[in-house]
Amino acid sequence: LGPFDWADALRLNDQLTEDERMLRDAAQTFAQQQLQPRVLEAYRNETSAPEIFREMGDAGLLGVTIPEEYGGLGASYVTYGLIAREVERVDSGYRSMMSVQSSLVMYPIHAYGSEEQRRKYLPKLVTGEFIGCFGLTEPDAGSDPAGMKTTAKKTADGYVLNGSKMWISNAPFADVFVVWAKSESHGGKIRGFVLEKGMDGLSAPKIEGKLSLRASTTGEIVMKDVAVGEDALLPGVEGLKGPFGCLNRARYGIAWGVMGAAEFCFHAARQYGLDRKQFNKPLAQTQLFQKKLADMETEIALGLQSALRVGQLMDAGHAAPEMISLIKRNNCGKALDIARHSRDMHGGNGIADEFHIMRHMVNLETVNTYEGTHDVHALILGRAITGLQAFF
Ligand code: TGC
Ligand code: FAD
Repeated sequence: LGPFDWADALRLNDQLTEDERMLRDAAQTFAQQQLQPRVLEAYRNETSAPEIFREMGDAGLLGVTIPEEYGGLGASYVTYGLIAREVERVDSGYRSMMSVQSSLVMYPIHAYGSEEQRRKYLPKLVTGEFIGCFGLTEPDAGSDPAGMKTTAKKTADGYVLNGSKMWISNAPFADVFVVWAKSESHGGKIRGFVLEKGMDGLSAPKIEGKLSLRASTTGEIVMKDVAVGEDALLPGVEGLKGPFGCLNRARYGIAWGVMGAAEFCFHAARQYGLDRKQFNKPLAQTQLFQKKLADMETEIALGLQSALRVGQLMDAGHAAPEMISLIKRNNCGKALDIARHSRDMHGGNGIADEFHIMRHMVNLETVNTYEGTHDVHALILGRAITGLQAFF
């Protein structure tokens, strides 16, 4: 039998290719050197610096799975997950910025867009010169996006869009808006459109007062008679499978990302327990403390291993959406538990932002909700297990 490394319990590192390790290390250096130093102030002030997209682009973190001919790296989904883990080790909001840009904006343009749309948008989204957002959720259609009210009406030379989207990451400073609407000329089916900042009737007011994900900017998208040409329509998909195809990628990345946040909280709790003495001994020498650390280590090791497995299946073209629901749901729920325990194990210091734990904890409340809530993913799995849908 070999040695045991508490920080890599099931030897994830050994299961990665050399390229995956190299890109993971580069993402870690970027995240620790360029994101970690600014997150405290960004969170306190509820500001997100749009220039982070350029920096992420320079570091090669945007659109890593997009083929090289459009500026991407043509890298594996395992690599994408490893990058999400490193960025979310710093903050879920920064990972959100990255995963919306990569999975929810670049992916649909690449998968469903025309060649002209790909050439127009992808290279600039990869560098971060363009910032993208993804508008699916509406004030009255969250878990049930089929209930959306946004419409696209055919005109002589294109479409006119009306409606509003709610809780849209990156929207207030986005240049490119991938928006989903019911298209009357397509029998009321949901279609994707690419809108651009500055179009008449398009606005994206910021949502203020978030107590979670404060380092990521969230807004509405308001569309009042926004006229677009035929070239704004994503020609390659219709129906809900369009946005869900994007969500599969983003949810997968989240399953890795939240493990990064959980690892941060686990490592911090371990170190705190070793350093802090009460009753004349380190907290880490008490049975209750060790049990909590053992639980954290177990869930992180299993969560990472399952994310790696699904990533490898994605790269081989064999992953099912239900597998992604399983790991998104499980890893978010477990990461949230770990952050809550770590907060408790830090005592009073656990509520101070300098310790970074409570920030992760409240961020994970959002991550557990967006991209399909914990319960919605249970219902997706329940439907697959029983063959009976329990949504309505
Ligand atoms: P349902 O009847 O199940 O399906 C409708 C059509 O879609 C297809 N489909 C999928 N295709 C690909 N991948 C998937 N995962 C798919 N799931 C479903 C399905 O085959 C069908 O196709 P077709 O051709 O037969 O029409 O649809 P439903 O209306 O019953 O859906 C129910 C439910 C709950 C599963 C679904 O609506 C759901 O997942 N709700 C959650 C909504 C959600 O995740 N919203 C996310 C918004 S974006 C976001 O949160 C970004 S945050 C990003 C950040 O900041 O990081
Ligand atoms: P609801 O759907 O109203 O759900 C409320 C509660 O009811 C939940 O607990 C849910 O699990 C439960 N529930 C719902 N249906 C059922 C059912 N059938 N059975 C049992 N329980 C049920 N959306 C985008 O399109 N783009 C973005 O970029 C984006 N970014 C976001 C950023 C942030 C910070 C946040 C908070 C959200 C973001 N979202 C985005 C929206 C997000 O995807 C939705 O909030 C999420 O899908 C849940 O929808 P809802 O908020 O309307 O909640």
